[in-house]
Amino acid sequence: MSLLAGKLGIVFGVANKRSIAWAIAQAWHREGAKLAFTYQGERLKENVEELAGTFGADTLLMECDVTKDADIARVFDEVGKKFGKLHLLLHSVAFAPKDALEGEFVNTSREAFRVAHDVSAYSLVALARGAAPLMTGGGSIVAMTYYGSEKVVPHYNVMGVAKASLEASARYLAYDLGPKKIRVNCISAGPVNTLAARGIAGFTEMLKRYEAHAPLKRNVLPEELGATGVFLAGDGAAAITGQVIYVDCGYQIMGM
Ligand code: NAD
Ligand code: 0WE
Repeated sequence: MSLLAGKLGIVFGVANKRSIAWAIAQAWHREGAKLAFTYQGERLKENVEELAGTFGADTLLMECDVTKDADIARVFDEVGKKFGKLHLLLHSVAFAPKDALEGEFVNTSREAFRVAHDVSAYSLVALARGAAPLMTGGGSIVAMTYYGSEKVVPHYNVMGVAKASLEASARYLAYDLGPKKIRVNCISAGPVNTLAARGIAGFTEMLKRYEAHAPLKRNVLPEELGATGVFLAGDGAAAITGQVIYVDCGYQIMGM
């Protein structure tokens, strides 16, 4: 079943094999999509090279710091030259300064607030604007989000506020790009043990809490995020745009 045969896509946010972006990229690839990858900086180049290389030695790979307009322009320029068009874009990028995720939200500095929103929310707008001219046959843009956008999750702090902005941005982008048949949706994942999650104090307890309280009594698997990524990218979701889909074993429906 090649649900994405002939589709051309670009993936932002692979850091290593545990990255949610890698799980979704693998699922998109398995369904027949041809993918380009970006990495944040020199530090991650080797990792991403090795992973992307498993899809063929000619896989397009580019550096892109999403806070740099010049990087974004160069990436879509290259994609235009190599692919000519684009159907899929995955945004799986987030960052807030570490200290902003440790103390109280009330102490968030102006600079930490700015950085979190620049990297984690504005980047979706910039990437969508770069991709849209190449999505001439319509497209699907998917962004990763988390429940801390709608309810208070202690210590998620400014990231929760940035995710609220990301989700709202997805709705406004869905409105603007809808006439071009470009859909924009978010996947709200339950906790997954990735680089971005490690080092978060109490993350193991959070996994246990989801296991105990989610209706499905377990945590989400990376390949399940991949499957939802395939759904949102494909014709099964042709009439779905501007949505936040919870892939969290049902945790979000609980009131207690
Ligand atoms: P990860 O560390 O593997 O991925 C985060 C990515 O963001 C990395 O590849 C990093 O290079 C990239 N990044 C950060 N700053 C960047 C910048 N300035 N320019 C370009 N790239 C930059 O961790 P992950 O858990 O796979 O996170 C991916 C997405 O999933 C994030 O949006 C995160 O908020 C979201 N998410 C994660 C979880 C979880 O529990 N792990 C749950 C829900 C949502
Ligand atoms: O979106 C995230 C984490 C994103 C993230 C992670 C880091 C760690 C390293 C953003 N910025 C940074 N900055 C760093 O310096 N998640 C959904 C995972 C996550 O992070 C939490 C969580 C969950 C869940 C932080 C506190 C509480 C819960």
